[in-house]
Amino acid sequence: MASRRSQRLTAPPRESGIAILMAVLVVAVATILGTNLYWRSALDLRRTGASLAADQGLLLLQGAEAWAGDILRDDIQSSGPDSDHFGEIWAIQLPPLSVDGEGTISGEMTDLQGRFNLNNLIGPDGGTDPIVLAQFGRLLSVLELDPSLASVVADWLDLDTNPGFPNSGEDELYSDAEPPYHTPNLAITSKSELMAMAGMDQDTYFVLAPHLAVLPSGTKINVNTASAAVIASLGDLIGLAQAEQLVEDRGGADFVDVQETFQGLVEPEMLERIDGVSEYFQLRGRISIGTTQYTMYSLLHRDPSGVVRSLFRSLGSE
Ligand SMILES: [Ca+2]
Ligand SMILES: [Ca+2]
Repeated sequence: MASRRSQRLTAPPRESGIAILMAVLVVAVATILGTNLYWRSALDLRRTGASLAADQGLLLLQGAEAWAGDILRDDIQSSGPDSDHFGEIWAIQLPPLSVDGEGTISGEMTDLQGRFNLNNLIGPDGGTDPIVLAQFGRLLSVLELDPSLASVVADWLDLDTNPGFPNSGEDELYSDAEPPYHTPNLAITSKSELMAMAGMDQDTYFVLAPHLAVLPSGTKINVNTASAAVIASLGDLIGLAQAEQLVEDRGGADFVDVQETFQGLVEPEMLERIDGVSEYFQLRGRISIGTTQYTMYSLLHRDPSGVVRSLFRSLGSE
């Protein structure tokens, strides 16, 4: 008996090899399945975490937007509706604040009426406004960019398809593009649209963009917050050096009397287009939670009574 049992327990070498192979195979399959399950589970956890952080981030940014609205409303209530300048509380940059110990949020507001509004190139009849076109040409010159870009941009926006001067920017300029495209012939909602226009390159855009805004047509320029380049663009009589001196004299406050300061420096038609107050502001809010990071741009409109509305939001770029 002992001899038969010993025969059963001691399998032939070939059968023993197959058994070991099977065992190794089973372990390998189990390991692969286990790893796969762990990977999927880890991925699901990561996705859920990222999704929660994204939702939380967006809600916090909307909270920052509401807070910015309160600040703009308080500005009118506390200091009146007659002036907006860099000495006011809305102009203070919000340092990064901790969010439940998990991340940070920060923000800053910009007075968009201190910039050149591209949509002002269109007059009330949908055609190019020659005064604003000349101003845009001056802005490009002050920034040492090609002033003939002004007519290309104006053609892109104006209702007609008549080529502007000196450079046309109507359909024929883009018909040979790959793929070809039309000029929209209407107001734009993002200044990044400039990158689709002929003659525009990245270097030009980066120089020009900080001085530009995209607002409804017909806004006035707030000289209390305008850059020296934008002030120099107001008329041929103001050189960049004088504009820089005006900005230095302005300091962190406002021009006491805007009309009196600029009378004699700009044409009467331009004097009608400048002011010391603003209705349109931009909030740039940044949130960082874990690996989730957002930058949100909100276009805020404050009416003269102090009511603030968010008109447009974008993530990542203006
Ligand atoms: Ca104010
Ligand atoms: Ca046009």
